[in-house]
Amino acid sequence: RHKFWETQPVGQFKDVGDSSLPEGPIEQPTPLSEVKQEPYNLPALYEWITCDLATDEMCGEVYNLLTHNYVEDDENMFRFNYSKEFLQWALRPPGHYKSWHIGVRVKSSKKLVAFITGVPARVRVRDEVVTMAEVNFLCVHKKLRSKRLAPVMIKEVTRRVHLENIWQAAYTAGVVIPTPIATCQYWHRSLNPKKLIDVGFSRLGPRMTMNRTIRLYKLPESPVTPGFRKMELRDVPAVTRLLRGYLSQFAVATDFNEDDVEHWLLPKENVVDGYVVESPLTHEVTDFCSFYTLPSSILGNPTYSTLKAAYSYYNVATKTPLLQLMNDALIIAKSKDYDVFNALDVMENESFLKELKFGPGDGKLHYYLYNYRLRQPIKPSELGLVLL
Ligand code: YNC
Ligand code: MG
Repeated sequence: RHKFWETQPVGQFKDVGDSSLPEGPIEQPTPLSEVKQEPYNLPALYEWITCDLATDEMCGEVYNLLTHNYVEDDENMFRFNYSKEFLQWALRPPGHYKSWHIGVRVKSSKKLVAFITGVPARVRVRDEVVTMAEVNFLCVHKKLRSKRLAPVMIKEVTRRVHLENIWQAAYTAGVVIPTPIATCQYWHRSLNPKKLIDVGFSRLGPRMTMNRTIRLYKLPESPVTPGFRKMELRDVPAVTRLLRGYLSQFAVATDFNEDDVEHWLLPKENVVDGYVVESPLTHEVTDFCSFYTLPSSILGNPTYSTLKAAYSYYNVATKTPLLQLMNDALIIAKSKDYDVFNALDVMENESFLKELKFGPGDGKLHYYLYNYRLRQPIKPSELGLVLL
């Protein structure tokens, strides 16, 4: 049934729950000299390129491919529209490898028709911190679908990850392949209900009028928590301590150091937002919340072309109730003109979703590990990992 995935070192469906198999790496590393030194073969009309995302030109080509060919919802009403600034942030973290930003072009026209990326990350699985590749942005041009190009893209990124002596990966997808370590759900909190209804993102509830709906989702003008402010560079050590302490409770979680926190959580306009609560009395940083910005193109609507969405990222509450902290995040997002605030049911998010008027989305997000077996899938609430 999965001609490609059945050949890969991933948990296979037939092995789920088999407690005679150990947890951990499925295959052992091989000496680097035994890693294939040449790229995999592509159909003759195409060639591999390594994308230099530091250049505006290359970044623009990738942006155009993804804008027209990347992930859509099941009804093909919306398509992710990652910005160029976001792509540079997502793909150039500390220690990134340029060789893991892989494109495929048509030889004759030089047109970019496929893409896949990895970035290095430390992911803790139970007690073990494993250096992995986080693989993302797999995209094949709509006109080249179902030609088995995706397996070649995946094998090539795997080869280039192996060349850096890294043997595991983490990734998420909307499709089910062998074998999810967790299956999560997106929840959506309307900030601009009128627009969301107009574009078909949401529907007017039964016995609801537009005015009642607008009132239902109304939020205060500004955050309510005393000491709530934008995160600054000087907060990096405190935020790192908070995050490390918080994430230690989850079965699978990111292992952040200060350099990672500076890159991934320090606010970057229209890319990532981070806020702290600094105690007005002690000036101690006690809480932290963050979201990233990922608009979607609205396909075929005469009035609106983009949906401005915020996605909950990492949040840590030690003094402020998590519910209040996230309500403040909603208030900030609303004040910055986002239309919707999305969150997965990972970490402790279930504790605030219903109360803060998030509604469940359709479609699931599956989490995967490459070459690392878990005996059983874990619950979303055991995941402390958010991929972009
Ligand atoms: C997917 N999303 O099952 P089997 S998520 C992984 N992730 O293989 P073809 C996928 N595998 O089942 P198409 C996948 N989607 O026969 C499909 N597959 O074993 C598998 N969409 O290939 C599929 N982006 O080329 C099947 O399919 C085989 O032309 C079929 O191309 C697929 O970034 C795709 O949703 C997704 O652009 C490129 O549909 C195309 O349809 C497309 O005939 C819109 O492929 C955009 C989209 C996916 C977003 C993402 C995470 C990707 C993870 C990839 C796996 C990484 C493994 C770790 C590598 C490093 C290892 C180390 C160390
Ligand atoms: Mg294909």
